[in-house]
Amino acid sequence: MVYSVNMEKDRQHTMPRHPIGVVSIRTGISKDVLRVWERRYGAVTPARTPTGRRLYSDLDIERLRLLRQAVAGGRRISDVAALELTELQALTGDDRSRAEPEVEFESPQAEGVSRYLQESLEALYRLDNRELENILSKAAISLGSKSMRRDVIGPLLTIVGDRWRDGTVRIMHEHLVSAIIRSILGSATNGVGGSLSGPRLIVTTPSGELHELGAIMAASAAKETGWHVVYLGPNLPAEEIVQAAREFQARAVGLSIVCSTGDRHLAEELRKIRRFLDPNVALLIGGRGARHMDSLFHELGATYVEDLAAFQDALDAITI
Ligand code: B12
Repeated sequence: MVYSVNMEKDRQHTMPRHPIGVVSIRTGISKDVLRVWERRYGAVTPARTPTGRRLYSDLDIERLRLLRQAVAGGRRISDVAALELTELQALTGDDRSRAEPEVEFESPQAEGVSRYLQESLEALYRLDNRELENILSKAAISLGSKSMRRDVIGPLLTIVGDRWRDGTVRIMHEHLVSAIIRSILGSATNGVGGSLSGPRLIVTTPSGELHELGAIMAASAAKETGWHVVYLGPNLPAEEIVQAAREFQARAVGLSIVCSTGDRHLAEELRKIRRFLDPNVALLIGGRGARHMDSLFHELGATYVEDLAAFQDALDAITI
């Protein structure tokens, strides 16, 4: 009995089950850095779903945490990436015990991020919209817009959503944070930025999907890579998406799916879009609500993009 319980624990420990977003939050390593550590240094080798998404095990997460500690303790990733887990444990333990007390194991960037998150939540609970906007604007300036989206806005919305579910955040807080974030990311929704001569992209959310912040972030990321982007707002019926792509001569359509409660209607809408959309127009879909739709995307020839960096890579690949 004890033996089988241990075997089950081991199995769970090595089972690939965590997407890159979860790993990034649990380890404090950004998704971009995770990919580089994997590609260049073979730090971990995540499994892949049939559509190519990375999946990590508990063991991978443990290894990545230790690697992060080793790097924060002054070592180079190239020197430590190939070490065994036990060697890493010994090394980081040793580094910690010999470090001067003032040695900082948390990077200044990570520290800034957690401070912005904490302050944003405090302002939100006080319904202090001015302060919330101030904090997020400061974050954008000090971290850059990419890191602000990825490290502050994304996690802030996740925390708000989780707390709403467990009842410690109210709908009014959720509405307030959405309104402020929408206004901060506002330039993504108008004609500012991007390149008028760049390849053309339509961004929206399918009919029934009212969450629009993921689409706005995607539009803003695409502009930064030189695409000419038109953001059409949320909740757009399939026929309108197809027609807009035709009239705008889009090379790609980006859709955000955050909520997974209306799956059947959504699947019908996506099938309609693919059926009538020019086959040369790429269909790129992101958002947490789309994570479990691998087989539908496979059927439609749509690409699931797990985050904004992967989106920028996918857009680059279209123009090569
Ligand atoms: C704000 C919010 C709302 C606001 C949205 C306002 C607005 N203007 O957008 C309002 C109040 C309208 C709302 C309504 C509802 N909501 Co709501 N909401 C949220 C909240 C807090 C944030 C949503 C969000 O924008 N997240 C940020 C996104 C964009 O994160 P993400 O999906 O991980 O996306 C990342 C990447 O994937 C990428 N990305 C996203 N999209 C795309 C697209 C492309 C092309 C690319 C490349 C990348 C990309 O960018 C993000 C940043 O890294 C979430 C909590 C959460 N964890 O997300 C709940 C949440 C999504 N809501 C939820 C629910 C249940 C609802 C309601 C059903 C509540 C109700 N009973 O009425 C309705 C449904 C409305 C509908 N039909 O769509 C649930 C969904 C659960 C589920 N099973 O899917 C969540 C998860 C809350 C929870 N913890 O339970 N909501």
